[in-house]
Amino acid sequence: MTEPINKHTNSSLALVREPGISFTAALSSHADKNQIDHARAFRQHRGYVRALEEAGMEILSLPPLDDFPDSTFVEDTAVILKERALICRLKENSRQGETDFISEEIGKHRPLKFMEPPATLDGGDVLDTGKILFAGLSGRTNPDGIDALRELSLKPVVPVRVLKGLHLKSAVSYLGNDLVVLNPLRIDPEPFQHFKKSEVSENESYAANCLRVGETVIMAAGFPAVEGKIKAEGFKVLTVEMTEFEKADGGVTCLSLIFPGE
Ligand code: CIR
Repeated sequence: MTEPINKHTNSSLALVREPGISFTAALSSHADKNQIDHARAFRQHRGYVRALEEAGMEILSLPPLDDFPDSTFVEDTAVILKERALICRLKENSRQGETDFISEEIGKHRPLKFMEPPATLDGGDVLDTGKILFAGLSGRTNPDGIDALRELSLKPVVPVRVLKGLHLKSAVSYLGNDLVVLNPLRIDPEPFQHFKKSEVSENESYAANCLRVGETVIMAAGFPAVEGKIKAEGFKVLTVEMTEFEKADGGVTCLSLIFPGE
């Protein structure tokens, strides 16, 4: 029996934002970034929300923000802990205004702290493993950003070097019970030495980003090796079509902000 990751699984709250028509202009290093199909992205987002609901989440759905092509990736805008929330300072100019729109919503649920320059941190670089917060040192998150997280958190914050890819959570996910799903070629695996590891190979690296909700793991469709490993750990797996978000460098965790313990 796995430990409960959301104490009240049936009433956990997830905040999401539909992709706007400008989503096709999202930041991306992906070879197919110019092939993003908005209508398909919209349908895939609907499928993602359905999967969250099926896994027991309550959804708070925000309207698209067409001035911000990347605003569907709400995870990056904040770090929500049990007692309080940090509103991030995003490094990319085109994303910085997103936080004005999210802080009002989060402020209804948590006391807020705002990051100050020169700190930058994307929520995609923060992995909560229960007792420890791991924070990616990436192209988006700097040491001052990690210090800001330390000031907010009651848990120890451990930096992890991101070697390849956008964020820490592009390459590692926590499934509870000291188990991480991890691509050891994309981050420094040393900080996770005391964890049980389910390793992801380069050809399925996109699926290293997955989301546990209660006894369910939500992951991208089309990655049979990772899917098999997660099922072998005893989880129910829900796969979602993510092709359009993958073309914009985003994975399943990026599309929601989860309020732990609600
Ligand atoms: C960006 O480059 O900021 C977006 N296109 C992708 C953000 C993905 N977010 C995440 O991994 N948490």
